[in-house]
Amino acid sequence: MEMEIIFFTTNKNKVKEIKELATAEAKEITIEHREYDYPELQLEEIESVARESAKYMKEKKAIKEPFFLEDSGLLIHALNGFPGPFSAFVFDKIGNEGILKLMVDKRGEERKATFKTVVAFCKSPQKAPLLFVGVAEGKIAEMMRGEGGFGYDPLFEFEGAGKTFAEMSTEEKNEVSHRSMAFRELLNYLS
Ligand code: ITT
Repeated sequence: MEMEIIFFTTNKNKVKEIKELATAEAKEITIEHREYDYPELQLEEIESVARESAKYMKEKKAIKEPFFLEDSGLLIHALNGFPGPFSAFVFDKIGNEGILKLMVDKRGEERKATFKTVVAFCKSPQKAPLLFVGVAEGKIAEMMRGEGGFGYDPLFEFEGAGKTFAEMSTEEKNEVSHRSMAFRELLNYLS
């Protein structure tokens, strides 16, 4: 079934990844990017941020067409899941250098981290947002590596790959990333 879905985000890198994935794996779905900066609530969980943001778009902005948005975060195990839902704020304030400093005394298993994306999809104004979660497991590299990707990608070494996300092409990252897993869950639901 042919379908057009709006993707609300201010992050062009997310759009690139999702559009490439949809082109490769779901030709019947057209993604229309709209750059709308909804107020991101500081909630304790990535799920709640995604759900409340979608409700805001549906109720306050009266979006009637099918749309989704997503909230993502990096959860460092030894830091009790920090920066998690505060990933955007923390990236702006201390960046990857700051994260490396927080991790100086952490070795081996202590560097484990999870990348998580929660996609919130609204089919119609009457329906509550549906959530689709994707995770990728890995560890925080000893230093930044790679020129690709964005955000925390130079620091996130994907489990077993020996490569950071920034050392992968968009295609390679899309095979395994948190975002691609969450988006595939949405595609499964739609088909
Ligand atoms: P929108 O909320 O407008 O979609 P954003 O960039 O603010 O865009 P998030 O709050 O979801 O998006 O992102 C939290 C932070 O995590 C932000 O600094 C991103 O750069 C970073 N991030 C998200 N996904 C990432 C990925 O796949 N690889 C590396 N960093 C990522």
